[in-house]
Amino acid sequence: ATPAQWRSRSIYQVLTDRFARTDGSTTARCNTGDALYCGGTYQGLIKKLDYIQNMGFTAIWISPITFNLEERTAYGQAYHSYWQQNLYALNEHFGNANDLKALADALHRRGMYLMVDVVVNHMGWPGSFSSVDYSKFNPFNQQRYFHPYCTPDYNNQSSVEGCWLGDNNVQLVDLKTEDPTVANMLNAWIRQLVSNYTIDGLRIDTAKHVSKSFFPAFNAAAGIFITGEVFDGNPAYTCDYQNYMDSVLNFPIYFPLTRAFSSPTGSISELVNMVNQLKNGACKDTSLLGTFSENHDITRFAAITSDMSQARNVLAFTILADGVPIVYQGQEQHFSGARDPLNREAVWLSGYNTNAELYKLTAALNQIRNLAVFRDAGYVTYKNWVIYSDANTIAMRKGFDGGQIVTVLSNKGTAGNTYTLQLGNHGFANGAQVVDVLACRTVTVANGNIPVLMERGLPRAFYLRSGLLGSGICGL
Ligand code: ABC
Ligand code: CA
Repeated sequence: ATPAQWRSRSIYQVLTDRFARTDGSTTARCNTGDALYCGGTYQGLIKKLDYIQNMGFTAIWISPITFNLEERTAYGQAYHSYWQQNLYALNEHFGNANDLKALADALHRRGMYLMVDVVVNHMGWPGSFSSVDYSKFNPFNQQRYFHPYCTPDYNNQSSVEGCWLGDNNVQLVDLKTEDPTVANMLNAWIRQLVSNYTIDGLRIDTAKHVSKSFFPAFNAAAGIFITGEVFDGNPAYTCDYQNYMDSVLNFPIYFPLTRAFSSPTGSISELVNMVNQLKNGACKDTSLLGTFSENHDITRFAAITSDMSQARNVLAFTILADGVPIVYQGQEQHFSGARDPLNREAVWLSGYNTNAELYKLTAALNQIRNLAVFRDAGYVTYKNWVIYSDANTIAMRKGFDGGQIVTVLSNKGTAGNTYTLQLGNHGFANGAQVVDVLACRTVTVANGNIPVLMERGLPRAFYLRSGLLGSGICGL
């Protein structure tokens, strides 16, 4: 699928080993601290697609699919699948080629997209840099395909690109992606992979460690939407990659976003500034950024604050601001794992609870976004506009007149006081009836304002009542 087709999608990030098992178990042990395979599979995932689709997601992103080192290392096993050794074989812990094709088919039958995580930066080796046996890698079976060993200096971009990640427990042996032979081999591989498994999009691992000039041809060879992992909060640094590939993950918003909502003293103005910087040109096209608030590398939001209202607000921003929303599995269950490997909890241990508060909220948020896109395709390219902010509140408008969603967020938490915020600049006419779809409460615009009931720090999302008719949202 193309970037234009991905714009209106909403992505659920699946860590394949930790989402669902073939046996459908909700009790199988999975001790995150052990960092061992827990038994998640493509067949298990196929059986649980309702759980994902009923939250309103229209795409999933799965772990890398290629064959990984099998050894047990000081960091455990390659259950995350980022330690690949053979590009032309699969990580069969997740299933075989038929299982993966069955997953792609099952998604496509539902009208959903498949995004696959791919690693072009390195191959994995379970030991020291001097012990690497290059003949174990396929197709890069000789040392000449790789950079000589060095450790990255994060203040020097050529070192960030050309040195090795990892350490002597697991080395991430660094491919010479700027070498035309290596680049051509990777381009041939991705062309075939995309076609074999009818993949719709790619997430590019460790993109900031790969020469930028590698990406345009790789993106073209893939022939589908790609989004790069440039793990860096600086918009100037990260957005530049959008000149070389379709999209990047929205790390610039991630940091101020989670800081803003993690306590009543979190800085709203820092978040407002970043929204404005990104849309005013720091990034080439904010509507294609992958916007997230959790992933498998970073501390889960609930490990920073256990407050449910703050979690609701961060999720509402993630889904209703600019970009393609990405929700990491378990966020909807308010999982609270801190850093890797503790943030990789098995979802089955939640019993796939569809009554969980954040599960229902995610569904409501995706539903209103999907409806807004359905009513007006221009919704996704309308740049989210901050219409009001104060020390604890940010209000945003996204969408053209009559099709806009007006989102009001607070960082006050569940202890937040009750008051009415008179909100202007929303674009609705006087007398218009608008519904806060997160509370299913209708209010009438008067004197140019939406009277926004603020209580317990809850988020609000307003849409024209007439636009909801026939949608089933809030029973309308
Ligand atoms: C293993 C163990 C861990 C152990 C670690 C040393 O080794 O499991 O317990 O702590 C895979 C596995 C990991 C595994 C690694 C290494 O391989 O999933 O479990 O860790 O063996 C991607 C993937 C990630 C994957 C890999 C490798 C890369 O999403 O899951 O890890 O294929 C860097 C990379 C980034 C990478 C990330 C984990 O590390 O750039 O691609 N993710 C700074 C740096 C970033 C750096 C980040 C985290 O720290 O600039 O480059 O990411 O280390 C902001 C700044 C940022 C800054 C942050 C912290 O602060 O703007 O620049 O990021 O303000
Ligand atoms: Ca590299």
